[in-house]
Amino acid sequence: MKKSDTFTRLAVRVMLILAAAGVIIPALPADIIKSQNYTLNIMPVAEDIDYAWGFDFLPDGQILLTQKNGRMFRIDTKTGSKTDIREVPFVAYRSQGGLLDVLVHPDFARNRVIFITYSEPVTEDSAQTAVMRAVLDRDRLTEKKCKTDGRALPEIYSYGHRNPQGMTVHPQTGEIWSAEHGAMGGDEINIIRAGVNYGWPVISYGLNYNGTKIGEGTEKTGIAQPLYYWDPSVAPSGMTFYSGRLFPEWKGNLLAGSLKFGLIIRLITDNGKISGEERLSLSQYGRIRDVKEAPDGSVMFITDQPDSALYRITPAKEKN
Ligand SMILES: [Ca+2]
Repeated sequence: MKKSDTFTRLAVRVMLILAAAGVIIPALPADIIKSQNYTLNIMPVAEDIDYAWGFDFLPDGQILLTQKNGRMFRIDTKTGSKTDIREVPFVAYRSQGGLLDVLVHPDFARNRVIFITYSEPVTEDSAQTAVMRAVLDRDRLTEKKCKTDGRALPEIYSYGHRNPQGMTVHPQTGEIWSAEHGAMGGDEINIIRAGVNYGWPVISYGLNYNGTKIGEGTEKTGIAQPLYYWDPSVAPSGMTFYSGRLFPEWKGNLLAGSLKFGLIIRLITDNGKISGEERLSLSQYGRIRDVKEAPDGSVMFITDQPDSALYRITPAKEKN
């Protein structure tokens, strides 16, 4: 056995003993990853999360984070400590369902309003997607008002979507950009407009999982083409437009998570079109569930697995 191995084993043992004794162990050093424009520092902010699904920032810089199993936390980003939010609605937690996204109202400092999406149980083995507006009062959800999908036809804004798992608002135009999962190939990004049919299951750039063609092919009159599509599929997740000061070269780009390959995909946008992409490989952390810009201009992401975590990306001091 090499001396360094002995040392590592000893260090790990000491850390385990300290952890058992409740001593706080300093965080591990940041990982370094190279990208086209920047060398990136990647640091865990909070760990021991069970299937994180969504997160958003409170005005004081703390984070609300959802776990798919129905728990929600307030996270102090300085210490990584997690506080349970109480009276979260009961969710149907199975397959892709559970507690989903969380959004902090732009005027939260005044009204303390948040929105959550989740799978609401209907019968023992069925559920429907619901949106809830609630007031966050001392780590407790109050004044809860719920809206289910309920097949309320006049409320349908657009249709022909297949399994969208990411959506964001363009900071300049106010357009809604969304990412959805195709089948085998054909994952799409669309700009969502009222009354438009986005094609599923009539047209798609993917194939059925048994290799057969979907619907009528890839295009049809009266049905929108995707703004952008991936073939093979990347399984896109949460996304956000970057507007911060820490990564000026990324300004205006759309950052999208990829569950399947553990990526953040940086999509270069140009006048409402996507002209190229860079794939930041983060697969050592796992499947990427959501990505957001923090108030300080760093980029934060969460992973999708039993031991998921919240991470922060900042530019490393050294220049590429
Ligand atoms: Ca489509």
